[in-house]
Amino acid sequence: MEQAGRTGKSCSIQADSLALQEKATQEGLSTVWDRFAAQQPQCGFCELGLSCRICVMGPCRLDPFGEGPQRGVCGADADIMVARNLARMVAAGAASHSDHGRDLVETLLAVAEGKAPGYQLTDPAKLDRVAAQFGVAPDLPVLEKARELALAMMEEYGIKKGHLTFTRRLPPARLEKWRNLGITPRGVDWEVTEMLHRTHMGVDNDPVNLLLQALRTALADGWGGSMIATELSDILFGTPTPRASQANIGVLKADQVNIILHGHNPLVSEMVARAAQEPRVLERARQLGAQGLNLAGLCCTGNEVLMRRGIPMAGNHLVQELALLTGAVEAMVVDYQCIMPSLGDLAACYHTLFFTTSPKAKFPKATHLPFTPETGEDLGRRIVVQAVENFARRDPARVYIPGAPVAQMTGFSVEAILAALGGTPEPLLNAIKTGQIRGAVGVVGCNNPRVTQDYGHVTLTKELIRNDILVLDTGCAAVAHAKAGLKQPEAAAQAGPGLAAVCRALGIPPVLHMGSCVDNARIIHLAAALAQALGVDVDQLPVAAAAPEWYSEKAATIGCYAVASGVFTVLGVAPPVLGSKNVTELLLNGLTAHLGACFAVEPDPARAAALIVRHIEDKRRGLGLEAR
Ligand code: SF4
Ligand code: MSK
Repeated sequence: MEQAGRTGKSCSIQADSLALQEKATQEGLSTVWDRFAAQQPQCGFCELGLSCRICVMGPCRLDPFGEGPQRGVCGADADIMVARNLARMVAAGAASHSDHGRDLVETLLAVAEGKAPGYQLTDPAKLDRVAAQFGVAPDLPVLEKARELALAMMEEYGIKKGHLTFTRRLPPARLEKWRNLGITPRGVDWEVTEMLHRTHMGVDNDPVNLLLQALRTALADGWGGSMIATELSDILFGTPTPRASQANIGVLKADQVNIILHGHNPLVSEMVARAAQEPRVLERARQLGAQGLNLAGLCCTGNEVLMRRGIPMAGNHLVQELALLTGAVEAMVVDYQCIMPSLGDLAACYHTLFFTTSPKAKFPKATHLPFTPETGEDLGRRIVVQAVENFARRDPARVYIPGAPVAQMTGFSVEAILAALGGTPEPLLNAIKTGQIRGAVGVVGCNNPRVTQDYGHVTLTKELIRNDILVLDTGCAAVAHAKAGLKQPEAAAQAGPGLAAVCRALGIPPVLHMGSCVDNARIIHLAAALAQALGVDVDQLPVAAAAPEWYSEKAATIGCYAVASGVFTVLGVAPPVLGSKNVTELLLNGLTAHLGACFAVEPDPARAAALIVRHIEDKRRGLGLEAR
């Protein structure tokens, strides 16, 4: 089934997606799957990484069969071209998540200076902990402490002396490996800028040197921009705790005003969520014939408000267009990242208002209401008021909401996981040591129409939990798992006997939701904490990561920081590197000698599970633990 996902039932394993794709066909509307089919065959040079348009002496492409050109106009060979292309992907991914983090730093500063009405320091205890890590004086008044932390974090983006502060969370042995390779991340913007500089024509033409800087750029995201985004979102909006919610397109309600929150950053969606609770808004909705006001999430903005507020999840990446096809959405509110440019057209086919809220991300046929920390609260209200009024324009004859909501448990921040275990990592480590839990795997990342939607995530994860491996998830993978019912405590029945017993004792599911894509920082933070507690490096742990259906540059960056942090990472979709044997060999094998981890590419999720199980048992053996 892998590498299918083009037409008919091979689009998705989800009944709600298939039903709405069918509605699109009946209404003559195109979606991602139709456009993917129209793009076939896609460019083989680009798939191999053997095309380059970095400068206008090109574009250039190299012949993978050795018959045509083997060098671009500038003289770049396959190794240089592939390494440069991958490095630029990683830089773009790091820039995206880290720029998201910057918006939170700016908002924290505005809160501290009293310029962000409606925003507050929801978790002051976490502010204390993080501020202490940044060397902020512990006895400062709370707003001053927040201000100092914001200013210290701004420095993390610039030309900082030394290295990024959060890297201190790692075992010394990991930092030593980075020092030896020269990949200790410095400022976040520094690494991204240097990566773009080095991939300009005529700068860095050593593929290994390029790839090392790509790893350093990725680390600046994972242990810099993304981690800042996660920690500040917790400080501003609350550190997630376990809570019940639902997933599926069926979370939309035919008799209510539906507002969808889509994108990646919680800054606007939190204000929308708050405004939606105001009694006068609910009153107005009732006057217009609605039974209430219903918020639902999509992609990672959805994950953010799901983790902290339990707002249900309508779907993941490939559902964003389908949600509009229900005809039941009064407003879709987006910030940035992973938002298809097609949404404005689709919204216009219905009564749906399509609100863009970031000055960085404007879209065709959208109503643009730009966010600033100063106006965010008011913006949330304006959006809700307009959405409610729009209920009157809904055409009930066009409403179709297939499927029923599926229950899920969410909210597993690192703090929540440790709290569930009694406050320390010891119980989890003991369960790993005794073999009840064999290890842990982060199953993360996107959907991609190259893969039958959610097939990769769900097949891999079912196989892992069956083998007593705890799964931690984020992003679009988390939605796939929720829809498959894997994030309910009852899913312990699908786990192996050891994992099932632990889940039943704690009342938790075998698949723990750790948040949005920037929250992959939570997963590497937890891995670092486990390694520290065991007195080993991260690469010695029985852990792994997988991105079975990734599509995004951000996912390439996440994969690179996972590997550079010591986590073996299996990709379900091959990155565009196969045109260079040397680059491919380095990523799949060569990195292990220096970092203790590397990538694997395995499109078949059952085989990917087998690879991971073998890896985890090997790591157990390495630690002197019982192994199968
Ligand atoms: Fe061609 Fe080199 Fe320019 Fe790339 S940088 S487009 S390979 S000339
Ligand atoms: S939203 S990066 S499609 S996981 Fe984070 Fe989903 Fe991938 Fe975007």
